[in-house]
Amino acid sequence: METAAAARALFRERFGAEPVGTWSAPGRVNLIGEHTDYNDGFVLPFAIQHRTHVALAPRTDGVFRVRVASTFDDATVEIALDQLDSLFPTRRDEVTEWARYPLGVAWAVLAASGKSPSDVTGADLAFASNVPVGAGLSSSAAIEGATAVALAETWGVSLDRVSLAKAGRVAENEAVGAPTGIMDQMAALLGRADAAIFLDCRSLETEIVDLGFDAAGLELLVIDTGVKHSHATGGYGERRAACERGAAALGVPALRDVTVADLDRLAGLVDDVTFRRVRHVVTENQRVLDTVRALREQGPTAIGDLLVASHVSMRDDFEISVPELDTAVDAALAAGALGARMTGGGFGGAAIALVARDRLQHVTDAATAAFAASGFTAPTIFTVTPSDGASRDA
Ligand code: GAF
Repeated sequence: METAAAARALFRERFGAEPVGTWSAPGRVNLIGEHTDYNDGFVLPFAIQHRTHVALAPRTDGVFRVRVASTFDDATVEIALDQLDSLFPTRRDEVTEWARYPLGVAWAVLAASGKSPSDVTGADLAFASNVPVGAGLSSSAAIEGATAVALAETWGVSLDRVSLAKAGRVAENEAVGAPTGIMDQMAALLGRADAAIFLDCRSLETEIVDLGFDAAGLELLVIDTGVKHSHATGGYGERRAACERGAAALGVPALRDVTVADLDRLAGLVDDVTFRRVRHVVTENQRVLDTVRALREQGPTAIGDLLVASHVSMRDDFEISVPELDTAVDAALAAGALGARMTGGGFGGAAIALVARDRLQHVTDAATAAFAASGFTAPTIFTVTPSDGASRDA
């Protein structure tokens, strides 16, 4: 069943009524710029064709409650809107994990709009998604983006797309407890077909950068390793803390304020591990700028080496790759990909490879064979298309 239809079917099954509409938001691939967003730096993600759809109807019983159901699990969660303030962030563990995303967005959109719970109607929401979960393609921002546009329209809230992205990040940070930046929510809300979003994470200004993969005869391949990761636990927060330590030791507000030319001078000021974490972020910011320039001046065939350098930096300096990701990247490059790198927060998830259309099968076969030779579970491999951001479905 088509995903929007699946959301509508779930709505009818759980709530015994018809939704008034469906809204949706995409997952994303980050082309380059990893762990730079929470350092006030630059990123270049694009929205993909995989989407999360939400079917919604305002409640007509005068009860200011939001009720959410999804195909992720069997739970239907119901809570009064005026209880959200006491649920987040301290009592978030009381609701099942996936429900923290939409409930957190409801909470954050209300706060951002300045409305009180009694100003708005309650709502029932049912979710269905074809964004792979745990693959580093930001299934979480897809839920957040779909919820944000659906509730904003239903509640008559006049928040712009950047404000809705900020509400999504608040949900992620406070309601879910993942200390992420804002890249994924911005991609889900602002994505454009055939283009990437060049985002300055300090000013939140964006520029659309044409990708032109199709015209250049290129495909962007995702190699999902199947190694699951979570940003609410473990290494992601530790890396973020290291960046903050580095910025503090260097006396700058954020690593955005350190340039590649500064690095030699800084080597003696911090320990080796912190220095390498800093070096990744500083050089990655420069690679984003270089990639944007290369795309604009030469087109997508010119960015391969930058993608590879980004992967090497994440593998060796930031240390967030895993053997499966390295295998995917190495196999893709050996089979003729123009460039390849892990994408997303790391510690699992997916790699991307930029591949000439006529090499697609060869690269796919090579990655599959390399996984088998290493005794890894077979990867899931598919192409992605740069796509539009969140919207009401037609
Ligand atoms: C995850 C986070 F959610 C983003 O904010 C970003 O930090 C990314 O990891 C790493 O670039 O997707």
